[in-house]
Amino acid sequence: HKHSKPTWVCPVSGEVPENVLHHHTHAVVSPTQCCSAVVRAIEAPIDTVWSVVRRFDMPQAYKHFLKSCHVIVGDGDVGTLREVRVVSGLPAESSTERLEILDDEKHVMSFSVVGGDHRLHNYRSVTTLHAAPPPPSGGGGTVVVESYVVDVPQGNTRDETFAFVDTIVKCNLQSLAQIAENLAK
Ligand code: A9S
Repeated sequence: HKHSKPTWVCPVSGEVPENVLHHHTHAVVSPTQCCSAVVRAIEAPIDTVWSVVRRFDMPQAYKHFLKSCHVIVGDGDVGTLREVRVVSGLPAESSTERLEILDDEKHVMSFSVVGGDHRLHNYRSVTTLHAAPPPPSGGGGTVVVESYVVDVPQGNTRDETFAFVDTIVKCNLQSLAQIAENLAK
């Protein structure tokens, strides 16, 4: 059994500004972990998108795989713990999650999974928002980058894990886009 040094993986280098790149650079400490990222453009101002993302007590507002959330301890600052309950049909019942980063200036939010009844052990994600350049050079709006690291569940391959988690994250960002774009109208 050999001890591998942590490797630092950034799935989105080149796509995010220098000042937030380190947030998406995850330490992959074992060969049974994997990380990836999803990028999504949203046609709404960054403050509108942020107003939804920053609510650690209300993830079910845009994550449709969650049916409820209850805050165990904390007031929405770093360290706050929540328990979310999952809709039926997924290989999960609940997840206990800790708020790791909430930066209202840089628009960075991160949480980690610390417990629960599911298979995504040691899941941690980082979400950053970036104002897209306004017209005429760009289309305005917001670009969301969400990267994650997670243990590959026993009995699954890395590719299966990517497929599962990327699908969930894409669905979440799709409904985040819908909600923010409606709020912006
Ligand atoms: O909540 C997120 O931002 C992202 C993911 C990948 C959440 C996954 C999940 O909550 C389920 C949707 C219930 C799927 C957890 C922690 C485990 C699952 O199996």
